Amino acid sequence: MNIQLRRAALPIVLVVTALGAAGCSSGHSSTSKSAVTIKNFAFAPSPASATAGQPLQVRNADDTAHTFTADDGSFDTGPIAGGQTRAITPRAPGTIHYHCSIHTYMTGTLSVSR
Ligand SMILES: [Cu+2]
Repeated sequence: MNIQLRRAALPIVLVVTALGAAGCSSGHSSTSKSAVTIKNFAFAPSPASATAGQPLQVRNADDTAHTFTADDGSFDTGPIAGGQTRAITPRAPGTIHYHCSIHTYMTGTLSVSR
């Protein structure tokens, strides 16, 4: 099954996500790289990056529930309610394709480094 996603809409989502994060007052930025935001029924950024063995925060900025589910089953947040954040920890380096199990047209790629 071909799950490749046409990416024409993603740059707009990325800009919106960056602007929305500007209000954070935390002094720590070390975890900002390992995060995915779900907004407007899309994952951003894609490809996202993570480190094997390190938690990856997945924030759902929509009003409806989504999941962050590896195609190979290696991780699955289960439903994340609107406005909520869950974390998954990728175990092995590599490229992992993922999707939302509620809206299966929502797909993305996670690049896991060592
Ligand atoms: Cu969804």
